[in-house]
Amino acid sequence: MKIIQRPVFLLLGSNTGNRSYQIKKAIKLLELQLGPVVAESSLYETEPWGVETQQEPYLNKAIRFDSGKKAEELLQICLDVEKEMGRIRNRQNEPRKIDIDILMAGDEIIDTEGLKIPHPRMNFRNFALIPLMEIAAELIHPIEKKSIEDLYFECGDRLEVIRKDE
Ligand code: PH2
Ligand code: MG
Ligand code: MG
Repeated sequence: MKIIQRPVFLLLGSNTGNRSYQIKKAIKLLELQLGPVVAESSLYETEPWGVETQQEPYLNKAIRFDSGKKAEELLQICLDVEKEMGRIRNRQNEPRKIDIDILMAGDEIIDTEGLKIPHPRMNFRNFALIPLMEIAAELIHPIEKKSIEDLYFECGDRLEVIRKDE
């Protein structure tokens, strides 16, 4: 059975190589599978979150697709695009050419070994909340029952997130 179309919010991140090119390329590749992007945030330069060693800053961008694909299919599409762009996974939170994370998919709540939606750490991360807020401030988080804007105001993260003019 096909799911009715619902908004799907993804977060793109890159902190090695030509970061802005890689973000653009990922969007193009995702569009081949998911149709045109419905909304996209600005690009943000963000301090690395949760890393002990010195790392380059990230570029992050939130995008919205409207899609009827199942969450597992969406995850596979994200992983395929990461792979096509040459991402090799070794350690957690290591520098990466491209990372594509599902933040939310309508009001779906999924909690399996390989897939958790909403993204379990988005509430603690300004690098996710600020771009998402730009395109969906009033979106309600289905577990917290709060808007993205409210989650941002409650978030204790103080790492820098700077909007880049495009
Ligand atoms: N992604 C991580 C870990 N830390 N920090 C920033 N600023 N941006 C990210 O996309 C990011 C991170 C794990 O995926
Ligand atoms: Mg990530
Ligand atoms: Mg990821």
